[in-house]
Amino acid sequence: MSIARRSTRPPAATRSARRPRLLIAGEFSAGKTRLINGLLGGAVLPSNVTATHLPPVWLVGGGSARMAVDLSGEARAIEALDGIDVAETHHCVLSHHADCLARFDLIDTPGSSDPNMTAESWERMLPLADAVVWCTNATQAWRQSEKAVWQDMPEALRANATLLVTHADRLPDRRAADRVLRRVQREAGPFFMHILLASLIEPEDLARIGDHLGRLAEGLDALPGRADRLTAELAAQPVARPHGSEAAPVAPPRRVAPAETARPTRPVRPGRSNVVRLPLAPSGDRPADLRALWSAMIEDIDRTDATAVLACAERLIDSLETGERLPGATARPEPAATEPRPVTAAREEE
Ligand SMILES: Nc1nc2c(ncn2[C@@H]2O[C@H](COP(=O)(O)OP(=O)(O)OP(=O)(O)O)[C@@H](O)[C@H]2O)c(=O)[nH]1
Ligand SMILES: [Mg+2]
Repeated sequence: MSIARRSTRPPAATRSARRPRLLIAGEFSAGKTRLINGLLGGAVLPSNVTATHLPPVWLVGGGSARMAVDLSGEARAIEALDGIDVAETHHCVLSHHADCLARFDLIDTPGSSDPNMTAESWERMLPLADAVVWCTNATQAWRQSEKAVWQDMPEALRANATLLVTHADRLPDRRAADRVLRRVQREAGPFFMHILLASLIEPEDLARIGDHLGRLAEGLDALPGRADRLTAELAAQPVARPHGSEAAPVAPPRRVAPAETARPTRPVRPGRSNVVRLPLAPSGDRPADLRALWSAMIEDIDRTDATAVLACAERLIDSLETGERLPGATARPEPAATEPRPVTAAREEE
């Protein structure tokens, strides 16, 4: 996105009475909380190897207040998230000074597949969301159970949905990463506008995800509903940098009006998801062979037919991975060079 284009748009906050709300969801241990902590730049929320038992947490820009809203809508200040009664708490609200929260709110949710949490405990936040980021672990990406959950997702929320394939660093090499992406694109592509592969332990990947979410939030033109009173109050509190661990201000319990629901208006475009594809590295002395092979492959293809050209590219990639000889090839392509860590690189979003 060019600077010129960006400067013609007013920031989201001035276009709407509230900030866009991005809901982070997925099965347990998929990396939802790690993603949020990465975007915030610190361990703001507890993130564990085992399932974390917390109610949904709504993060807004601002100072460093912490509130819990119970099932009847009563809000009270809390010192920490530890010890929160999950059964009695509808959600918590935390304010934090991270830059990204000036552009959008983030809502962390319990794992959809966590046997100790009801599905309702995360689904209750869906009506508040403007867009969903669904996290899935690359080592077992997009399981049937996830597909089943996603098929019940409100139609409106699919419009701007992002599938974030996490744990890219756990895949053995670039070929494995590319294979995962292709399968995910094939099986989940119709449900998502964007698909990203990332390692949430890599700052570069987190920065790219942050950029992506910033653009996504900026693209949500009309945000239905007004600001939620509690989150708006917290967001308005003075920012205390960098004392993120300050004790929360004590406030008497009070009832808060339920937040108005959000409903993105853009239509779903099945099969149009943008994929972050790993660049293949045809290294060494093979570019000339590859070019000849590519030329032979697309000789009879209508180059204005994007689907046909993409199918050709897929075949070429497959042949590089497997070493299979393709018709028209003068040389047998070697499998693509592998690298120690497969990470997102090229963004094909713009
Ligand atoms: N190596 C690696 N570890 C990750 C990645 N993403 C998350 N983790 C780790 O995986 C574990 C689970 O991550 P969480 O962020 O707590 O997962 P979650 O989806 O919030 O889990 P629940 O809240 O229990 O549903 C933690 O130990 C994270 O540090 C990743 O991309 N790479
Ligand atoms: Mg979590």
